[in-house]
Amino acid sequence: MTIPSSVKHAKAKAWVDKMAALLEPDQIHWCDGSREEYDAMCQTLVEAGTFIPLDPEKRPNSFLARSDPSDVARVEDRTFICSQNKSDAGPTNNWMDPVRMKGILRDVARGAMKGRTLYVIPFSMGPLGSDIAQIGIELTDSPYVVVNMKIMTRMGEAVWDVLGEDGRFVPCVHTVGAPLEPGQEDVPWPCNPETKYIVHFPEERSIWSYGSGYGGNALLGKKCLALRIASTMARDEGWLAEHMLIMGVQEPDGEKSYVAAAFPSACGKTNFAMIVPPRAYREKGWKVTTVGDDIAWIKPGEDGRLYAINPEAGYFGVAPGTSRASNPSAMDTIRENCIFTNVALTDDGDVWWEGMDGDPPAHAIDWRGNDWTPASDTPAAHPNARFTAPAAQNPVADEAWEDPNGVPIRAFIFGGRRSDTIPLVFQAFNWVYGVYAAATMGSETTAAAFGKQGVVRRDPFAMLPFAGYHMGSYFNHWLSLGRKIPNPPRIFGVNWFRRDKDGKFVWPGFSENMRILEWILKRSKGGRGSGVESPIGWMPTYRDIDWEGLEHFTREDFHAAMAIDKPDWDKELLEADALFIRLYDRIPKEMIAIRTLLLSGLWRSPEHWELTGDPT
Ligand code: O2Y
Ligand code: MN
Repeated sequence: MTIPSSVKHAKAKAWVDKMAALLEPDQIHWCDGSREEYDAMCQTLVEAGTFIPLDPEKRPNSFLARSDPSDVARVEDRTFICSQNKSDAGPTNNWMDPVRMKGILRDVARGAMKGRTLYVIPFSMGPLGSDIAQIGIELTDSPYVVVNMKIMTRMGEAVWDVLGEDGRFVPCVHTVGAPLEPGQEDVPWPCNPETKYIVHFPEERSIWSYGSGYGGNALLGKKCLALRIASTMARDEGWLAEHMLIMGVQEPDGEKSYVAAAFPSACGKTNFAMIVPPRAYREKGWKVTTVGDDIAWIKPGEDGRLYAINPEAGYFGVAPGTSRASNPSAMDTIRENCIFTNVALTDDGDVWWEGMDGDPPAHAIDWRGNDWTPASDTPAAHPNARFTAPAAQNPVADEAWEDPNGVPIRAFIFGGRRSDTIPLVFQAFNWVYGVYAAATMGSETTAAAFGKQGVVRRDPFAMLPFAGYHMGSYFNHWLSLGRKIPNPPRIFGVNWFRRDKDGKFVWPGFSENMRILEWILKRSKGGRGSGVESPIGWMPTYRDIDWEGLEHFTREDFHAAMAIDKPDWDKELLEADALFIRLYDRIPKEMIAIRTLLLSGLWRSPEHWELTGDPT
């Protein structure tokens, strides 16, 4: 295929030529991002056996893909940050000398696209032309990646116009690492089961991915560009690239506020981003809208506020557990034009997964392609099964979700999955306290994500797998940005997952989280009267929350959800110390100071601190 005339960027053309000479594809396809191209590629994927078309009535223009069973999730142990100096990657990232890594990549990439087509995907993370947006060019031999990138990014011809003759772009090379010998038949999900590399060169701002065709390993705009590479750009240029959802909250008087929230995987982030307020709230006129469900790019504006955009154009959401009951807006978003990966196929040509509403089907084909019934002892859908859906189909998409200037952020929320220790909600005393709370946050692993359940994994800012540089420097970047903003957003910690001594969740969660969100907004607008000081931050009392419609949740239940147990916190501080020791060479002195303040506050408090004296 000849190079389209819209491509005027000599450096980009030369790079594609150089990579093609190394990868040796049979042909090159320059993607134009059109609807016709998308439809034709979906058809190619159907013919290749990668896509199964779903019933056009039940799930119009939608497809199911089943991955190779060895290629079902991000591979953190094969993900590298190859900065010039090992110390810049820090101890929480895998590192290899960039020269050595490039040698390895060149060796594995030589001839890796034989028998395949090299697709050139120009894409923009963020609305085309926005000052906050970044351009990437992904070279891939996976048509599955092309169609997913079409949904997840602004992809195609118009990107070349923005790039012009010499615009900045992030080169992204992706191959499934499965060349075809002449006459060799392809498989529905080519990948390399033995060898995988997901590699970032932060100084050069480039990405290489070898051996996997799945999600975050292969759709390089998402975790690789929008988080790992963008976090290094943000550090150097004075902004933030965060693993955060962004939501709009409109109050009954019409006032609109935006909050950004960071949660590690498996904490219901997409559900929170699309929360349906409880009926009593809806009747009063509260509305919640989604700007983004996973990633936020945040820049200081001229008015001294922080403005955030969602750099993505689609959702790559976890299917299992998504239902009308847990997330009706997500269910509406995925009604058509979707790609489902590793979910079950029903006998009437629709999709199904564990946790969907209603009874399980009497029979289905599971994610591996085998017969499945409710009596089967394996799940029908893989726990990390996904839907890829256009964000524009979200019925509660915020009216400003594509605003190139972003939306002003009033509050940051950090939350993990914790059975104990962390209360339902607290407000950090100030920015530095907030950075400490986010830096030390942890989350319990779920069987779905890690195979082992209930182990607390420290996940600072929910960025542990995604920071493109040393975590200690990352904390410092947050501190220094906070110093430059006259009135920074307030910072809050939440925990929807506390359990009682019988192992039952204390807090009902889902829609009811709206009540906590209301208090967060009140506080971040300066509602000083609403809350009391606890040893770890400001907290609402029972009467500070609107309980209309949730009267069965008693004052005692609330106190149980908010209590601070000193022995748990002793352990918490020791675990945070372990993280700080790992990061010692770059840990900001403020983190140690806050730890000391926190310790002295806790030391003075009773063994079991409750909201005693809570006025009625
Ligand atoms: O397993 C993957 O490749 C997907 S991981 C993912 C996808 C969408 C949003 N967040 C995540 C994550 O791991 O944080
Ligand atoms: Mn994520």
